[in-house]
Amino acid sequence: MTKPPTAASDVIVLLVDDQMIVARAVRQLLAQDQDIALHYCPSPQQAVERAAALQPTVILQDLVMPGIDGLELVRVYRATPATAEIPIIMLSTKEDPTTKSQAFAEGANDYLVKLPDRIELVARLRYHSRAYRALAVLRDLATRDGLTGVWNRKMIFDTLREELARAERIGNALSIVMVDLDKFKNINDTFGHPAGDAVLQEASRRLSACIRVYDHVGRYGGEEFLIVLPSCDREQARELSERLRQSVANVPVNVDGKELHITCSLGVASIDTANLITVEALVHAADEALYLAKEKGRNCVQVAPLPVLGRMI
Ligand code: GH3
Ligand code: MG
Ligand code: MG
Repeated sequence: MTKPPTAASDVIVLLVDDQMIVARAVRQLLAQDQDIALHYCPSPQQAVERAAALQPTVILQDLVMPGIDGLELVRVYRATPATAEIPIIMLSTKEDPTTKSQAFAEGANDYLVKLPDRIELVARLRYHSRAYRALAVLRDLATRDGLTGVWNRKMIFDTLREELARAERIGNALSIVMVDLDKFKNINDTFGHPAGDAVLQEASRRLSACIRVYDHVGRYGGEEFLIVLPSCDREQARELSERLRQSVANVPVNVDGKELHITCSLGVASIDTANLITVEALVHAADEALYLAKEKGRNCVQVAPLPVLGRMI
């Protein structure tokens, strides 16, 4: 029942409906539209998993299915991070306003009565997909650094604020690492600004490659990165920082056939459990440790002392 996506398909639809006959009818309705790829999931039990893996740009969701209520599924899509924002169009034989308002209240974006007119169905699928894609582009622009693709300064700070609050709430450790490329001005002065840009991109790739999936890297300033490490204590952060240092320094960066040797200095600051420290104080402590690393000759890691009663000592 799956119409394979083509390069031109910017509308990726996941139809969830237990009735094969509906899938066949929808497929017929969409047969001429080359920009629409239709995927079909007959099993409501597998719908959320399927949507999370496929990442459709719109879900066409049946309302009445055996075993699971369509509204219950909408609730699960919304509560699952991988599907939380995918537009959902309910597809139903029911036309009563109560059911419709329940669907919207659960987080559905639209409601169509089976079987909809072809023009209306296509228009709505395209409309929701475009809005969803546009939102993703805007979100990237608002949260990612344009040059390196890692989080921008605001996003990494917001993330740190959330992670620090969570660490304190559950009594977990948390560490941050401030990374600053050494003598980076020389790279620009000697090889030019575009070469400097390429080095920044490669350095951020290397830093990102060293960390775990639930860690976060952001560009804090020009040639400075901030890394947030949830559930990572001081010693683990020290070890990781040493690996980060090596991954930047061990292999020269190739820019236009030239091998550029780069190094970085790293400052680590951590909390163990319930230190009740502000984001600003923690970042300041990492900054001080970084400053010390620069003073000690660069290309090294320095670790701040643990805070006591909310103060770094
Ligand atoms: P230190 O070891 O003390 O950190 O020396 P440094 O030269 O790295 O530090 P400094 O702060 O003197 O210089 C940082 C340089 O980074 C200056 C600035 O032009 C450059 N820079 C900042 N942002 C960018 C960028 O986006 N692209 C490029 N190519 N260079 C940048
Ligand atoms: Mg520097
Ligand atoms: Mg700097």
